[in-house]
Amino acid sequence: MAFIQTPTGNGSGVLVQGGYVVTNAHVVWPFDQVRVVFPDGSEHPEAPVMNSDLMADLAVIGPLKTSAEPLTLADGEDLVIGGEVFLIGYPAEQEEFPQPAITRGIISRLRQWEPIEMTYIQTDATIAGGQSGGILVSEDGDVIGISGLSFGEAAFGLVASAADVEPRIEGLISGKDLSGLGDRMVPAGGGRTEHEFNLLNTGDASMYVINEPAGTKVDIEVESAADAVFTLLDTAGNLLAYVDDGFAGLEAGSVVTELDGPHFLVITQLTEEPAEGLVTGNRLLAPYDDADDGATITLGQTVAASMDYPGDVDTFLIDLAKGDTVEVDVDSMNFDPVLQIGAEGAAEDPLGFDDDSGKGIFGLNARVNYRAAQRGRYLISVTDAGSVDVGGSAGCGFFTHTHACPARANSRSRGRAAPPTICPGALDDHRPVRQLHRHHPDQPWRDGFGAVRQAGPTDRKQLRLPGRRGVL
Ligand SMILES: [Ca+2]
Ligand SMILES: [Ca+2]
Ligand SMILES: [Ca+2]
Ligand SMILES: [Ca+2]
Repeated sequence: MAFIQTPTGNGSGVLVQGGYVVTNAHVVWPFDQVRVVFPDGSEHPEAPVMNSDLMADLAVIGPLKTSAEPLTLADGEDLVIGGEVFLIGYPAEQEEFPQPAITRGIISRLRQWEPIEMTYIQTDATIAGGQSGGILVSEDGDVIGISGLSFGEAAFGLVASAADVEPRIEGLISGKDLSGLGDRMVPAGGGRTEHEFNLLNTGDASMYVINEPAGTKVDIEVESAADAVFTLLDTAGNLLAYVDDGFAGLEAGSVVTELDGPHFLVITQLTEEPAEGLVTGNRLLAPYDDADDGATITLGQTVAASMDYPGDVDTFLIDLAKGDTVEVDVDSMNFDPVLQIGAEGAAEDPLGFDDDSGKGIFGLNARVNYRAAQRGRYLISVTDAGSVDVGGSAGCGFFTHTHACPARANSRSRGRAAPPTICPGALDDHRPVRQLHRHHPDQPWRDGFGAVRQAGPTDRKQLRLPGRRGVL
């Protein structure tokens, strides 16, 4: 086992052959170096994060020169349901050289996440904050899983099966891009204090990273010919600033950072016409583009994307003919997706919106079934229902899939079919909304938008997804 510490939190890892430490991607995100401590007290203050798999939530650190004993991963998928297991990790430690803690439970069942054919061992052993990246051990002492996810109210944990983790670790060590998402590293420095930006329409955004430590005073001024709003969030999803004081003209805000950087500055336009603007800061602003936004998706296609920073909204375009009925699914093991579809070019409310109809392992997947009232280009937007102020789901992958439904599915609907409906055959029970607990180290769990209201003059409506985004 290893204790892993980043500038903003901590977690657990497991040492495998070759001097590599395996942990969850969200434990190390967004850093390229972390502190690793083994139980004998030996310490690697600047251990390199060599590769990540944002879909399976895995990361590999190293190689490290260490005398600590590597562990061997074993296939526990044939173990009997009800068998006893132990979860070992470092729960929410504040100490400099902590010792691992152990909890006990049983194997409740096996779950499968189909998109990447990953098996998860469901257990009632408690995964506490900081135990992400810890190990699940069988009665025989075999390491059968890497922990990561727990399901709040239902009080169960999902632990990635070591049998499926092992080949992915090998792939990561050999440098493979397993999630297919390319390099998603957040810029660790650089930038200028002033940038011109050009935003095309409602929802179009310009993003920058500010790499400053906790306790830094950050002043931001945004000058735009259109109505602009800017937000500043830290790695834990804390909303430090939400500034929308005026219509066109100057928006200015000043905050003191609470955590070490990076911080994410997002300038979003709220009006339809293209407009130029200027952002000025008293600190360096490093431009940060999101590779996901603006991709065109066709019927039957599946697109892999990632929540790249807290509050990220990913937008995809789809061309539909009049009467086309499309079902859009968003599937993730890593966060609670919400989905909306709207006509590109319309500043009005979305035509379809959903949070959890797509169900999935946590019951949190989003699904919208939409029949196009007219031929046109439509905008699909995906974000995290709990992205702001609840632990900052970021650096985590998801899939968006579209397919055509039989036209009769919505034969009764005319014009603007607002409420999402379900394709025939897909109708199932609808589960209540529940909170997916992704253990961002040491961050207390808070309820969605209540805390945001305290942080700024904002409400859920103001945090709406963009109505559209132009094609670049
Ligand atoms: Ca404004
Ligand atoms: Ca993204
Ligand atoms: Ca985005
Ligand atoms: Ca959801």
